[in-house]
Amino acid sequence: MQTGIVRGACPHDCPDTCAMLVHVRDGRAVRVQGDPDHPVTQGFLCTKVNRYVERTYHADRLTVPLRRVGPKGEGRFEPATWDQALDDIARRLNEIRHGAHGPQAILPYSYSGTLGKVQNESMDRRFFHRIGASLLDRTICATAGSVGWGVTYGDRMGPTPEEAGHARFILLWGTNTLTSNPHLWPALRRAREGGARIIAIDPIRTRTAAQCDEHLAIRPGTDAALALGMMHVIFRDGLQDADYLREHTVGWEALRERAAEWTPARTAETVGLPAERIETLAREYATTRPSFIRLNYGLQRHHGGGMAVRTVSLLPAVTGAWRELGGGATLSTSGAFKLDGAALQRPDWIPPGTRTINMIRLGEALTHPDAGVGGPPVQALVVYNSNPAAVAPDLGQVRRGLLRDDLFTVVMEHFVTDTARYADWVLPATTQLEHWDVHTAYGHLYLTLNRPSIAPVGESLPNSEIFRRLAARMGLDDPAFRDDDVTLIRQALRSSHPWMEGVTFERLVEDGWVRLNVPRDFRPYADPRPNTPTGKIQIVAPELERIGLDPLPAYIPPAESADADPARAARFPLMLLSPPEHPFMNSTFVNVPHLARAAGETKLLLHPNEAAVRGISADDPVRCWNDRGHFYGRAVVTDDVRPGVAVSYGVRWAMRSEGGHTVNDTTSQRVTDMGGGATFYDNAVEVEAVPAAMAAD
Ligand SMILES: Nc1nc2c(c(=O)[nH]1)N[C@H]1C(S)=C(S)[C@@H](COP(=O)(O)OP(=O)(O)OC[C@H]3O[C@@H](n4cnc5c(=O)[nH]c(N)nc54)[C@H](O)[C@@H]3O)O[C@H]1N2
Ligand SMILES: Nc1nc2c(c(=O)[nH]1)N[C@H]1C(S)=C(S)[C@@H](COP(=O)(O)OP(=O)(O)OC[C@H]3O[C@@H](n4cnc5c(=O)[nH]c(N)nc54)[C@H](O)[C@@H]3O)O[C@H]1N2
Ligand SMILES: [Mo]
Repeated sequence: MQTGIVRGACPHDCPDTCAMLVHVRDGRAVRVQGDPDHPVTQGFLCTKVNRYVERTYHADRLTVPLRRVGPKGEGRFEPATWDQALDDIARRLNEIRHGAHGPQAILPYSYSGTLGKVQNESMDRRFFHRIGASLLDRTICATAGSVGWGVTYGDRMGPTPEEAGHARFILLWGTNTLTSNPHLWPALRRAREGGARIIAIDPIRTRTAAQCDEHLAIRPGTDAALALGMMHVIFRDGLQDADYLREHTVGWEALRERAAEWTPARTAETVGLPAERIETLAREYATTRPSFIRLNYGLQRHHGGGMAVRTVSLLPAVTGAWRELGGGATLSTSGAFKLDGAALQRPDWIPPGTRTINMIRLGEALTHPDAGVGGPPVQALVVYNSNPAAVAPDLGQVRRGLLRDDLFTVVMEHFVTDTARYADWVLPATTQLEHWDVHTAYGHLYLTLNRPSIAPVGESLPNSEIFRRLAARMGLDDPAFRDDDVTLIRQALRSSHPWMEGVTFERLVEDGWVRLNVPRDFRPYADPRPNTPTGKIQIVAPELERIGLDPLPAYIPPAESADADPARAARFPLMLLSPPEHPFMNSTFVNVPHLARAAGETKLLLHPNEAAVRGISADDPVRCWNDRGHFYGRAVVTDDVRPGVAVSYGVRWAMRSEGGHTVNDTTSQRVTDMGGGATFYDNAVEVEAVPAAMAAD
C-alpha cells in the first residue's frame, strides 16, 4: 500500500487488543488511529500506542544484523549480512544440538513483545520443538491466576466492556484500569451514569483509584482474606444465592465454615481496613445488582496469588451474580477463543521427557550447571519478544548468567535493549506495521487481523521468517517449515468449535475484526457447564490438595511479609510494589522520547510517616535495597501509598537508569503457590536517603 488506510491490530500485552487504522502516505506510515467502528476500541488508542509510528521510525531502530565485537554487556557491535548471521547461528546451534549435552542445552526465551499468534507462537515453537530444545514455562505474567481460576471455573471467561456497563456495583480489584485496561473505562462510565458505584481495592491510590467513588487501600497480598471476610458477612446475614450454590458448585458448605472463621475483626486486622467497612462492603456487594468484579494482575504477583484469585473469583458464585448481564467477575476472556494452537506450534514434535525451565528463574537457569532443574547446562539462549535483562526478577543473577563467555546468545529485537547488549548476535525484527498476524484478546471477544501497512524497515524480518530461514539452514526439511504467514493464520483459524463458526480469514480480510460467535447476552456462568473435573464450579478443588495446597479457598500471606517471615520483615520493613508505568508497556516504549519525558526519572513513593522515620524529604535521592540488590530513585512523599508500602513504577531499562540498576534488581525468583508465577510485588525492601553524588554508583 502506497497511500491510504490499512487495518491492523495493536500487538501489545493488554486486555484491550485494539483495532488500529494505519494511515500511510507514499509508503510511509504517518499516523495510527483507534478504529472508531470497533465496539471496544471506540476510536481511541492509549498514550503509548499513539506513538507507534515514532517508535517504528526511531533513529535507533535496528536495520541490519549485528555481531558483537566488545565484551558482553558493553553493547559494541558491527553490522553483518543476514547470510553471515544465519550461517553462524545455524552452525553454532547445530554444534550444540549434536554436542555432548544435546539439544536441551538450547533454551528459547520469549514472552509478549507481540501477542500475535504468528509472531508469538508459531514457527518459533515448531523450530524449537523439532530440534528438541528445552521448553520454557511462560510464567512471568499470568499463570498464578490462570491456574487459580482454572481449578475453580475451567476456561477463563467473564463480562467484557460490552456487558460491564450494565453493572451497578463494581469492584476494581488489583487493577489499574486507566493505565492497563483503558478501554474498559467507557463501560464503567456508562455504568456510573446508570447509578453504579465503583470501588478500587489497591494498596496504592492510583490514577484509577483516584477516579473511583471510593478507594480501599488494603495491605498487599491480603485479598483472599478480604474476600473470605466478605463471605463471612454474606453467609452470616443469609445474602448468599443458595440455589446457585446448590446447583452449580461443589463444596459450598465447607466454604461457609471456612468463612465463619473470618470475622470482620480478624479480617480487619489482616487486611488493614476497619471492620465496619468490611461489613458494609459485603452487604453492598451482595445486595446491589448486577455486581461486577474486574480482578486483574496486581493481586497475583504475591506468593499466595493463585489462591487470592481463586478466592475472590468465588464471590459472584456465592451471591449468584453470574446470573445477571454484566454480573460476575473477569480475570480474562481468553478461554473463549478456540483457535488451533496445536496446528501452529506442533507440540507433537516435543521429544518425550524434554525438561521445562521456568522463565522467571532465568538467573538460576543460566548460573547453575544443571540449569537449576537438572539436565544439561544452558549453552545457547535465543531471545525474541522479550527483554529479560529488564523484565525478569533478580536481575543481578540474570546479568551474571548473560555475562558467561560460554553462553551463545541470540536476540531478535527492534532495538539494542538491555538484553541485546549481552548478545553474540542481534537480529532486526519487523514491527506490527511490517508483518501479518492474527490476534485473540483477553479483555473482549473480537478476533483481529493485522495486515502489513509498510515495507519492512531496513533489512528487518518477521520472527516467523527468521525461524523459517534458520530451520532451512539447519537441515529441518519438514514442509511445515515452509508455511508462510497467511497460511499460518488460516491454520490457526481452523476450528470446529461453534464459537468459531463464521470466523474466517476472508471475513477478517473484509472487515478487519470479527466477533466470536458467542451469544450477545454473554453470561458465561449463568447456567454453567464448566470444563472442570467435576463439571461444576469447584469451591473445593481436590487437585490442589495433590500439590500440597488447601483444597478450599484460603489466605496465604505474602512470603516476605511480617506474617510469614518476621525476621526478614524486621530487616526489610517495606513491601515494594512496582506496577506498570503509565507511558510504558512493560519495558517497551522506554526509549521513545515523548514517553520517556512523560515518565521522567525513576521515583520511589513513600507514605509521609515512612519518609519521616527515615529522614527522607520530598525529592531526595534515595537508594532502595534488599539482600538481592538495589536501585536508585527520587523520593515522592505521598499518602497515595499506605504505610508499610513503597512504590516504584516500572519496568525501566537498566542502561537508562542510575547506576544501571532497576526495581528488578530487588525482586525475587520465588514462585507463586500455583502456576509457578512471578512474585514481583512480594518484595521486602528498605529505603534510605543518599547524597546525590553517591546515587551515581
Ligand atoms: N500502560 C501500560 N499498560 C499495561 C502494561 C504496561 O506496562 N503499561 N502492562 C500490561 C501487562 S503485561 C499486564 S500483565 C497488565 C497489568 O496490569 P494490571 O492488571 O492493572 O496489574 P498491575 O498494574 O500489575 O497491578 C494493578 C494494581 O494492583 C495493585 N496491587 C499490587 N499488589 C496488590 C495486592 O496485593 N492486592 C490488590 N488488591 N492490589 C494490588 C497495584 O498497586 C496496581 O495498582 O497491564 C497491561 N497493560
Ligand atoms: N518489577 C516488575 N517486573 C515486571 C512486571 C512488573 O509489573 N514489575 N511486569 C511483568 C509482566 S506482567 C510481564 S508480561 C513481563 C513482560 O515482559 P516482556 O514480554 O519481555 O515485555 P517487554 O518488556 O515489553 O519486552 C518485549 C520486547 O519484545 C520486543 N518486540 C516487540 N515485538 C517484537 C517482534 O515482533 N519481534 C521481536 N523479535 N521482538 C519484538 C520489544 O522491542 C521489547 O523489547 O514483564 C514482567 N516484569
Ligand atoms: Mo503481563
